[in-house]
Amino acid sequence: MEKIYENKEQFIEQYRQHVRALSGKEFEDTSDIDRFTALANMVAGDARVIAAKTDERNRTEGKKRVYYFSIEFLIGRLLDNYLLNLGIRDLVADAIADMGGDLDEIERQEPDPALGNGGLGRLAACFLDSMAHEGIAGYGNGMRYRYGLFKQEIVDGRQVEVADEWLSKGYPWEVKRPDKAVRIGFGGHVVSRQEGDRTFYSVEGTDDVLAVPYDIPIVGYGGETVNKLRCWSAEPIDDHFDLDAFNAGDYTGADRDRANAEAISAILYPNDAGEHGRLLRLKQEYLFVAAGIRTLLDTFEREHGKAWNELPRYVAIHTNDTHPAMCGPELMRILMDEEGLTWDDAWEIVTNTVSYTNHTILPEALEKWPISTFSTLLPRVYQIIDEINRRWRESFDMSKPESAERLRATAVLWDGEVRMANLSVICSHSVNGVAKIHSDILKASTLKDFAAMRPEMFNNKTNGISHRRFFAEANPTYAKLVTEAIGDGWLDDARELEKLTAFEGDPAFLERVGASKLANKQRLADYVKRECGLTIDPNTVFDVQVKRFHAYKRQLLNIMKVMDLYNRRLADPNFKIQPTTFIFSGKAASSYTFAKEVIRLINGVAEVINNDPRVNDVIKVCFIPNFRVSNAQLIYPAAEISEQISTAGKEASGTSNMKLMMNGALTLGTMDGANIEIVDLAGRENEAIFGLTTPEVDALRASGQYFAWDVVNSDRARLGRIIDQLLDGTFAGLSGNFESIHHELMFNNDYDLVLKDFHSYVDAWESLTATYPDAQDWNRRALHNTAMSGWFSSDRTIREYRDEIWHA
Ligand code: GL7
Repeated sequence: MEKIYENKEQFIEQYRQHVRALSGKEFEDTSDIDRFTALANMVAGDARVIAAKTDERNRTEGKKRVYYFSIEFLIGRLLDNYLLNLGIRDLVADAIADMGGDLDEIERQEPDPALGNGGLGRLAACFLDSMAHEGIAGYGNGMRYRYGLFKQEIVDGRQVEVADEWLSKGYPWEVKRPDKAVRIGFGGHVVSRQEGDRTFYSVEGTDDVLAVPYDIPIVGYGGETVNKLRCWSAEPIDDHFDLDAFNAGDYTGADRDRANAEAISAILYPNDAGEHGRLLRLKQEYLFVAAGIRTLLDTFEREHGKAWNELPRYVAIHTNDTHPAMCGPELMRILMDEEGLTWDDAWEIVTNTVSYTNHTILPEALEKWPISTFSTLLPRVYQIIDEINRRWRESFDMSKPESAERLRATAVLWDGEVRMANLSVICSHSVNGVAKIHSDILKASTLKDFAAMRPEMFNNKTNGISHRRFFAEANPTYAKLVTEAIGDGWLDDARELEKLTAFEGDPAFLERVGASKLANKQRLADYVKRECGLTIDPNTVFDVQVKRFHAYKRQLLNIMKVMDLYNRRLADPNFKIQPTTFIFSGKAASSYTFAKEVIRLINGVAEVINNDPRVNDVIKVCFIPNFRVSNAQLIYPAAEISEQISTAGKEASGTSNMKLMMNGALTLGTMDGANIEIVDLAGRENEAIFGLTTPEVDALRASGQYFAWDVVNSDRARLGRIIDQLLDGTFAGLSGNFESIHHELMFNNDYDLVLKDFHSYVDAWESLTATYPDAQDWNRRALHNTAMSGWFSSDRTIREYRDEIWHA
């Protein structure tokens, strides 16, 4: 790797200059935020120099460009990652220490942009990192929300949402490109014009806004490739600032156009796999799609002229879930209305260019829009969708018996709604799920009619994670140990981690694995002390469940286990519990009442247990507020048990399971999502698997023979007790009882089968923790998990997308 700085001295000289230029002060007189801004500016500048070279190379080599359309990119802090990827992390840390500064402290000043909800958005960010590492000309296309996902505070045990002002101190990584702005039209009406035997369409009377891009450099490991993430912001077309209104004292009215336009990119919708049924959301979806398509076509035209039939050869458009589903129709619109192609020619190009990933089978997350809303906001795009739907219907041979049902299941327009998943499939040449079981479920049920008609387009791409961010960067003590043992080739090729298996029989090495874990637990304990004032003991087991709150993820099952352990210990002081700290973190969608109640329950239980001297030497419960990429990087390395306990069949993949495995946590989980691949790779004996499997869940539901009351009545002593405690005030101290949770379990008949899996879960936890005292064997299993986790690097995932979908 070519070094950007010859040596420390050279770095120091340039850094000092940057600090001076930005703050007008000497380094010694600056605050950490000034130091951060200057350093990030400098690194961003270096990155842009490489980006220009990358661009040049892509052009001369005629590389295919991959555009990854995603309404979320949860990128996390970039500075440390970029120093690592540029191979200058140690040099910079040393140099800054010589200057009397502290790189860690400087890095902590960086905002952690919350431009995503959870797994889906973080996956998109890991993919950018891996595309750059693999030397793919890969570009992120997304939204620049002024307010990212809300900041979570906990008040009286409850989640309170506060606006996330991530831009308030400036964001040195981005560059605004007003010259690349794109005009986006909403509303209006379609008009037609005849030219010979062809009819051309356009839209008149639209209400326009300007989509303005902000570019963030994406630095690949090795420093060879720097790609770009382009995020769109909405602005008014001209400054329609009304001076008369202002002078008359109507300050708000004076700026109305700006406010209306900017509203489109003001907030990220806070639903993770759920409803988004708002007009503004549809505007967001069209804005970043239309602006992104315009941009990629301009780039194509610069390089290849108007040879549109070559588009699939030089461009891949990947749609991350259905939020960018309008990519197909919008591309059709431009090719036909603006470039004069026929429907058939345009359709051939579109379907060979676009591909689609499905990320969930939850019915409430399968996006649908009322036709009336859609056609009013985007009349021409709607007209094209209507035609796509008409041609699709026409392709059915209605004399075949299965046709009626297939048509019902696959139509784009149905029951007054636009079905975005069906639109995505029909416009694509490839559809993939995100873990083996998920892709199988798509074929067998969610999209089974498409799979029957076009089996060849379905494939699986099991998710991955950036092992550089979530291992090398997050876990420096362990990473150092690993590098000492097997060299640093694993940073480039994560499969090299497998070489660690050679150390599974080495007691001295295993002891160092344990020591590194302890240091990480101490680091997290310090963070928890600072953030929540709670003391947790690094010598206890750290049992971790960190992810969005959702009923199917069953944080409720986890906290019920804690309640059970508490009850049994109080009933019998000799009941043995391996001392454990139960760590939870995650946000609930603002409107998701049940999930928020589970957060309140966890905090209610924590309040009681942490203050009860009869148990708090063996159990502590810790809810870490405001889960985000930056504190996730502290939590994963400290974990010993990875709780992955979703109802089987519901978690498409999960990615925290991979991050935790890589950091040496043992999985306590159901056979769901990528847990299945974890078991395949590391062996069932090195994880703790429990609970119903997907076929068992399906069979139980289909039988109609599941009765929550029977389950509880068959175990009054333990389950019955817990159910009663939801109502009897035991945990109500902070803010009351938990009627709605009780209701969900007992009167909604426990849809997520929490009660059903309860015993097998608690038993699995007890068996697993009983093995904890044999530290050497525990560390061996931890090391084995790390060693086998390399397959989960998103580098591997991206190579599969490249070879099997994008052909880039
Ligand atoms: C998700 C899935 O729920 C999650 O299991 C998966 O790992 C992730 C990335 O593929 O996508 N689907 C979804 O809609 N959200 C997810 O996180 C929000």
